[in-house]
Amino acid sequence: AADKPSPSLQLNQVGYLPGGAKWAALSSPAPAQADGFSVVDARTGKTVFTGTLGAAAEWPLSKEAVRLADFGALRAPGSYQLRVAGLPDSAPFSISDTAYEAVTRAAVRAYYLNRASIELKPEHAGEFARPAGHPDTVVRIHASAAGPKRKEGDLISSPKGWYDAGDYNKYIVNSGITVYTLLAAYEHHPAYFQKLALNIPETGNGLPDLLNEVLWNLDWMLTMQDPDDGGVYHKLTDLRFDGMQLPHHSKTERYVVMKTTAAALDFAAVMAQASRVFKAFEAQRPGLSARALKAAQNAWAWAKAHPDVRYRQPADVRTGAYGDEDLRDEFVWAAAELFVSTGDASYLPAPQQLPPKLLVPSWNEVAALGWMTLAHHRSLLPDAPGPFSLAKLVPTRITALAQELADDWQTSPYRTTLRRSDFVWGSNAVVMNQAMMLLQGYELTGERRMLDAAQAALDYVLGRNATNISQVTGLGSNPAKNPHHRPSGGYGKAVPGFLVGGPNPNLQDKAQCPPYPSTEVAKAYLDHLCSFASNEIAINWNAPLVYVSAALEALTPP
Ligand code: 9MR
Repeated sequence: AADKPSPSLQLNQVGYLPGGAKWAALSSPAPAQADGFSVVDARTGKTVFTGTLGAAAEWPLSKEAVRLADFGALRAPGSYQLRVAGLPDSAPFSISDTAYEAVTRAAVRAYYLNRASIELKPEHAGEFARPAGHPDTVVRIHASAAGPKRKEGDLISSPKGWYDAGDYNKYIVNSGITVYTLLAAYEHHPAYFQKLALNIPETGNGLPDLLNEVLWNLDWMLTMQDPDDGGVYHKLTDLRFDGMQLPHHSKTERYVVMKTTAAALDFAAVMAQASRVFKAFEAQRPGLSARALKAAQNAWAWAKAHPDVRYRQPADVRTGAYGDEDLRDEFVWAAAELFVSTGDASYLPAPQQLPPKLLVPSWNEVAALGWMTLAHHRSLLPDAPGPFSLAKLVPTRITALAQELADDWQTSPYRTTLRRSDFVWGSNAVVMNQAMMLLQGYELTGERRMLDAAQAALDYVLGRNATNISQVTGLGSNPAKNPHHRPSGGYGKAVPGFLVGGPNPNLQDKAQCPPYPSTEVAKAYLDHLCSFASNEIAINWNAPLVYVSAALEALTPP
């Protein structure tokens, strides 16, 4: 069916920072009389800013002509609406130096609301209170995970952790990038998170709440290591996906499946990082730092002895695979974390072994996570002479990636870093991870356009996108309302604070779902419970949202 485009004002529906870039987009067809735009005070109706819309340009990914509105010069805090003659005013948005606090808070609380093995009490969860689901104290060793000591059918206890996504399973590979990104947000911006209280059960115990929340999953991850050999189970799972119901209704048997090299290395990376971060909190979690380091070293040793065990889904298991065929980047990441946490340079890969180009991170492409860590601890890098000096390579390659992304943003008619090939399952996480890398580049170079391009990415998920829908549940004037998320299905309303997957023209769910309203690349999004390919939520997608929303607030000059 042909799209019937109607003009819409696309903007960050939550708001902007006083010193940050501020862009909105008007999609075609623009009303004939429109050439200018204004920003009006939402309370008094007074015009506080006027500007001219940019020339119309077609964005090939939406097949729409767009005109951009730049109101970056408006810096005064307040509540505003955007006005274009011939269109309804936008809903109110804010300009405030804490514009994204609500985003960060909701996005971290979403993890709390996705916890396994714990009752969510009304005083913390409000209308999303529910009984505990999946105690996971009785978990079977699947045939694929059996070894000489732990045999098929033996029982282990593996409680806590977050549900991965819309499903109720727990996957080490995806926990890896997720926990890393949340701990990195803390490690890079501790002052910001020290004052962010989240009203979760642990609030007030002396640990920053972001770390309290991370511990729920870290404690689970520790149970996934086989104490006999240091290997790490790939996932803890049902044999097939559960129904759309609240978690306490699920009573299916749970299994740990396979030990893989990717699981061992992702686990090693995160545990090495955690040993560093939790060193300062010995009083709150005695022994955790040392235990995490030992766990990391044991997992690393297992991976060195089993360098090529890729995930192969057993015939009786139907849940997510997180299968990765290329494990070189996992080795680089774990090595970087172990090096920084121990100071032992023998972990470091020879620079000649590194791939020539740094890629935006995702669950199966994790080298850049290690490079972020090395960049933040670059004073530790041995400054060997020559072109392969890591001390030089790390900032150079991060900067090159950030420059490439900033170039894409500058030349895109929509002012987005997203290219056609980025519109995959979880495209919203792609744009958030791009923003995270842009922020690394900004910190290394101070190049303002890197900060502005990262801002554009946050704007994108909060509403300045071709769907005109805020891609974070519960945030903005027109948010996604029907995420593919079993708890949301069970409650009959969206659990707030979750970044949905986003536009994905591959439509892997089209057989199960009603037609998408559009199949154009940047509009191939269906706000329907059934849409696992465009509207699921996932822990690894929320993590860079937390990172970017906090870091933009911490880094943007006033
Ligand atoms: O995020 C994953 C995406 O990159 C893959 O293309 C997709 C299909 O394999 O799987 C996604 O991960 C899902 C996981 O396998 C199971 N839990 C839900 C995850 C989000 O859809």
